[in-house]
Amino acid sequence: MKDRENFKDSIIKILKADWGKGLEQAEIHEKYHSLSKAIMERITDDWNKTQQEYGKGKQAYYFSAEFLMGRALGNNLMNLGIYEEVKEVLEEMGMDFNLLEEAEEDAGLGNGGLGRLAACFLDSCATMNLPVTGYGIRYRYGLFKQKFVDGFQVEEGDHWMKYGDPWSVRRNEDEITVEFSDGKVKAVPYDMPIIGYGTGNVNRLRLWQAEPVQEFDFGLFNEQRYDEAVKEKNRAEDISRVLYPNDSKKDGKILRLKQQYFFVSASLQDLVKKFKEKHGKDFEQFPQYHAIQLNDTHPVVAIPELMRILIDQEGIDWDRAWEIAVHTFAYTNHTILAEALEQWHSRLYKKLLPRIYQIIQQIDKEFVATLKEKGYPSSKIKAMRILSDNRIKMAWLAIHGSHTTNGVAELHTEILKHQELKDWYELYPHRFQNKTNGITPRRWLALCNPELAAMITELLGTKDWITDLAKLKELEKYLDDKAILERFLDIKVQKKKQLAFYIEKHEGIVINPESIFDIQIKRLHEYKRQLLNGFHILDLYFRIKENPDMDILPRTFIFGAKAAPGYFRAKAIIKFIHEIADLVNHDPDIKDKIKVVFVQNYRVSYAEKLFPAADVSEQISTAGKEASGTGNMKFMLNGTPTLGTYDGANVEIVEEAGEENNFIFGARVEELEAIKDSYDPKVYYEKVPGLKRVVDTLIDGTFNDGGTGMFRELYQALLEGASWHKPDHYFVLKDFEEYRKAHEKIDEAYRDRLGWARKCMKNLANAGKFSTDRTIGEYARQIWHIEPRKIK
Ligand code: HBZ
Repeated sequence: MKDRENFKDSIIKILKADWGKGLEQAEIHEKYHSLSKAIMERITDDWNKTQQEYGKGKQAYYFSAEFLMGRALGNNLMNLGIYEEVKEVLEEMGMDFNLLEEAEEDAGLGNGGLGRLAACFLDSCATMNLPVTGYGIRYRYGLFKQKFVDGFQVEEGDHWMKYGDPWSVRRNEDEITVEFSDGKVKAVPYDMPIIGYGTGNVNRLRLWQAEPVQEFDFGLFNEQRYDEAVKEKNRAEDISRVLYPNDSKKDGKILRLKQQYFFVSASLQDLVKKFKEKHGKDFEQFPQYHAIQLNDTHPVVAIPELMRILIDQEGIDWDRAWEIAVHTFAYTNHTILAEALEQWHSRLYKKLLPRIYQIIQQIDKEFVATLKEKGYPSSKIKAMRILSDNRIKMAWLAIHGSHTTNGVAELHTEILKHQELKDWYELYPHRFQNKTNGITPRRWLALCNPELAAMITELLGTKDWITDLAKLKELEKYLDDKAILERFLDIKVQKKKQLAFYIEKHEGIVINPESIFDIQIKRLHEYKRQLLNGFHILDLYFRIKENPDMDILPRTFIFGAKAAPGYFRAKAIIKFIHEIADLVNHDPDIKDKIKVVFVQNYRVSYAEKLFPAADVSEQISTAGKEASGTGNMKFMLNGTPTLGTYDGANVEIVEEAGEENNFIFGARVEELEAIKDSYDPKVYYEKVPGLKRVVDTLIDGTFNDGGTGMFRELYQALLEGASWHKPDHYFVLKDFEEYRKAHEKIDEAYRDRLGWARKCMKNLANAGKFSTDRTIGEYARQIWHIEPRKIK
């Protein structure tokens, strides 16, 4: 940075112009805002240049209802290569950079893995100079903020842009009108820069905000019908008001459908408009210039919407329009949970989007004809129809209307091909691909763990690993270097102390940095089995009570998780873990051998503090249920062994780092498949020592669920099942004993300090595969067919 003084001046100027204050009077968020704006000013030229350059050839578009961006400031400074310098400049100006960073609200425009994956993808695309734009929704309220009151989850609105949004630029000139049967709304784009690491390229995330076509109805106003005057405004703004907080259950609400069509229609209209400006009406060429990735089924209405635009507005015939659509779209599947597969009631589509519904009917009709021609039996045709039982099967529409369908980890893709989507794989074998997920090493190592990053850079003699993560493999040289292993352990302790300090401040709980930090952070869901973790902690507690001299290493069990507000059982599990924490943390007999902490409001910025401080990564989902997982990779990249099942990307993590450096347990997919009809959890409940004791705490008065009945309901779900599922359908009781054994192995392994550090380093050195740079390289070459275009 050659122009430090200029930079200071521009911060001061912005502070004056936007807030009317000098440095001395300014609030912390005003300083944060001015600094951010000053950065925006600096990147504007490169941003425009990049978009110019990308306009010359084929581009890819990532359509996603969610982008879980987290904070921008620190990441942008790092990617620009001015982190340290700006920190110095600010200190010269008497500002505490740490406080400024913490003043930024997370942009929490996503639920979990799917939304965060989209954010990591954008970072990799920009870093690799790939012409990719994100398209989504600018929710006014992101994922709810979580508090605990008496151990119960309480939700609050997340007004993340309350103090403004310095990282977005409103583009009035690109506004679009979206039509529903009940009226029109305006879609106004807000563009966020996606700053690549170590390149001048700046990519774009375009988020649409819904606004009324007519800001204010003066006729009504003059007649003093004030309510009606604002009604229209609210009706429009409702569409982008709030992110739906469900991460695994389809919602089926009309507003959700409006959101989907709103952002998809605006995005496609935007693309078609720009295409016509450049290429006229030669739509045959559309797929040569556009690859559109559909992030799950949420944006799949794009397929009939593109058909509508091409046929109704551009006069293309049906067959050619269909060809264009299939060659443009690709679809990513993120789940095999039946309750998550989106299906829309025909009546909702018919009512809200009648023309789109007609098009879907036609797609279905032609599809049925094709299958008949191929000699498919009617039972199979019924199972595969896009429209059946008055429902639109969005996943079927996605596969049929695109050229590629991908799963997100090897195991997941195999399950799709041979079980869940078997019929479809047989019909379209060449359309199926695997794209194992990844994470960006910029945010998830360089930014969140600068201490470890510095050591890696020193050992490798270069920072190249930040954009070429496979280089970490060279760290294997140091696996038996005692001094290096000691340094790794020192850094881990440092990160644990930092986390302990933060937890004390925010949760009011003191934890011991010398203890093993065993961490499970992810959305709360039965299949992720936080309950199994809770049962094990309780078992440990009872065993210490029985045998106070039991020789175990001190442990801190840390949880972070939001439950969907309507997910009763997930909320019960949160309360149950709080009850366990209460019991364990306050029992003097335990002498702090175990501590349990459930951190509040787990989110991207909290995650950045948790991953680097972990000793054990809990990845204990029921085999076959977690499509991939990406948190597992974030732990690995910070040198943390996995305690996990053979599920999702855990399989590939262990393949890379060695089973002997991780703790793998539990039933595998094939076993569960084989026993699923005969499984009786009562057998385990009766026979596994200690298991009955912990399960019974749900009903024997050990704990208090505040009279909600939620603990008894959990108990029944485990032992009796419910109307919609068999007893213990996530096999918690079945895997309990092996899980406990795996924990014992950890206790043993951890005692050998250097042996433990070696396992950590082995994981770190073999994390290269899990960079989104690798993932995105595969999407670019094998699905999108796009090339890097670096600006000069
Ligand atoms: O996508 C997750 C998978 O559970 C996880 O295994 C995978 O690693 C990750 C990225 O591929 N899925 C989600 O996070 N899904 C959602 O958040 C979701 C959001 C809205 C919905 C349904 C699911 O309507």
